[in-house]
Amino acid sequence: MARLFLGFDASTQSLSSVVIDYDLRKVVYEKSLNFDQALPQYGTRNGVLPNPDPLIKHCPPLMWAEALDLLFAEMKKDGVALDKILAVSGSGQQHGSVYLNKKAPTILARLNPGRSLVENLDGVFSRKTSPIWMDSSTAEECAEIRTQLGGVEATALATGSDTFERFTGPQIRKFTKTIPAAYMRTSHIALVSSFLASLLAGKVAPIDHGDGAGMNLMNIHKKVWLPAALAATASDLKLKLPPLAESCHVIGPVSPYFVKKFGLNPEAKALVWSGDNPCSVIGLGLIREGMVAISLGTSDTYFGTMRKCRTDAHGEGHVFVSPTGDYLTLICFKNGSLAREKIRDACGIKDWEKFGEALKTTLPGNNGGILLPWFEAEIVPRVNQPGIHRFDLDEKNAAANCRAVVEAQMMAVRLHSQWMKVAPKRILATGGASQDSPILQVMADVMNCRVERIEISKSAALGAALRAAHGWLKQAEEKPEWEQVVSGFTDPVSNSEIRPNPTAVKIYDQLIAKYAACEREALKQLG
Ligand code: XUL
Repeated sequence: MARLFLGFDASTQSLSSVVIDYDLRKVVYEKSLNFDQALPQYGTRNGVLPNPDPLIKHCPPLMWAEALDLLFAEMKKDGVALDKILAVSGSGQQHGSVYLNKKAPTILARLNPGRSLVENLDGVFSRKTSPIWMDSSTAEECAEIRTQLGGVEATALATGSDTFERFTGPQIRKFTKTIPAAYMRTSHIALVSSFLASLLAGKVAPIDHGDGAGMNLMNIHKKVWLPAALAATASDLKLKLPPLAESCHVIGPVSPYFVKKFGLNPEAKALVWSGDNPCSVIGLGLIREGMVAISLGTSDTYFGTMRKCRTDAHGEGHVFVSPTGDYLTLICFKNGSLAREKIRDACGIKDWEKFGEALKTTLPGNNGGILLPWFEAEIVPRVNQPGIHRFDLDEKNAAANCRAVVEAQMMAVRLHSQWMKVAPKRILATGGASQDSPILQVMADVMNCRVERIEISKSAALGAALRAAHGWLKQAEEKPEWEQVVSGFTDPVSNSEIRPNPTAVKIYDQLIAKYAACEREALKQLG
């Protein structure tokens, strides 16, 4: 009999599902439901509630619950063999929080299939909206918690990251400061991931270590709640948080609600959910130290895996926990495609093909010309004042500027990932710009590492389904190895490998010191 596993991904704009046939090594079903289009009654734009304050980004948690009902109905309609699913897990946008009152355990245990999830959840929330990862309204709370924990380095060392506006701890602190009565009425704080897992399991679900690490509340080394961080955040917080659990943790059988209403297998196990980044790490097959991925999108994101926990003393990068039990590092550079595009347009170059030609006709190292493309305030390194900085580079030399922007982005990745002390063994490139091999050649040369392209459209949902498979096999005492679990699902595009050119590698080994000096100089000028 086919062994089928179901993975969800509750991202910012949509809820997706992926079903895998584990033995055929195949994704047999995938579907997405866009919140704005499928659930217009919630009034979201790109998945977020409009707010006059641009720093505030909230969502209605009921919308996620209704989306779960709708997606199950779609799967049933599409003839998905829900009665054969062995285990279910999911991925949620990280950091977002959901606030439930003391009725939650009873309501979750008695979900009535004769009514919708929305009707069932009536009266369960102590806060109608959920702050999500795009919210940046908690600068004051970040500063307060960071001070209590002893500064940037100490905070990162203890929790895996410096305090960040979107992280759950600062968000909870703002909630208790601004609406203390509603905080008092809150008995259970969930993440987006653990809220949806709670619906599937019919009980308050644990938070997995991967998503727990995005809260500024977990001891990243021991993977337990950190008393000093809880105390710095809000009173009685420990009582309101669920337990932490490994990512393979089975909460229990799925709630009868889904069995009776949609025909889900009554024996199916509900696993804890995790964050989208920990799930994507599995969906991209990054299961051993040294395996990294760079997603070249609006912003560029570097994901890596490391065995031993090291944290970034400058507080720019994040350390989360990977579903494999290793650590996952994430560094987000805000000026990604946007910066490449701005330079391309400023140089009067029309398309990416011509941009690629400009890279091919210029020399690695750009004769020492450096460009810092901080069109937007940058996250890594921290730059509050946007601006473009050129060193030994003629603004009018179009081709040299195209090379300079890509070299700067890759040197920034190399420089600002050094704290991990893990040399990448293979880089997987994803995202729009990964189609352009001249850009990937610069990546391979600067990083001195082979680069391959990977095209997986729903890596977080696939990662969740693979986690479900892993957790189920583990419970069945089949001692699954991660290599075996992901094999066949996460292969890079064939013949896409780009190898570093040894001459170029030597040039960048020298140039990186100049690049670092230019960054220091520009940051000094900005004060
Ligand atoms: C990671 C982060 C985002 C969210 C939404 O720290 O904020 O990647 O997880 O995708």
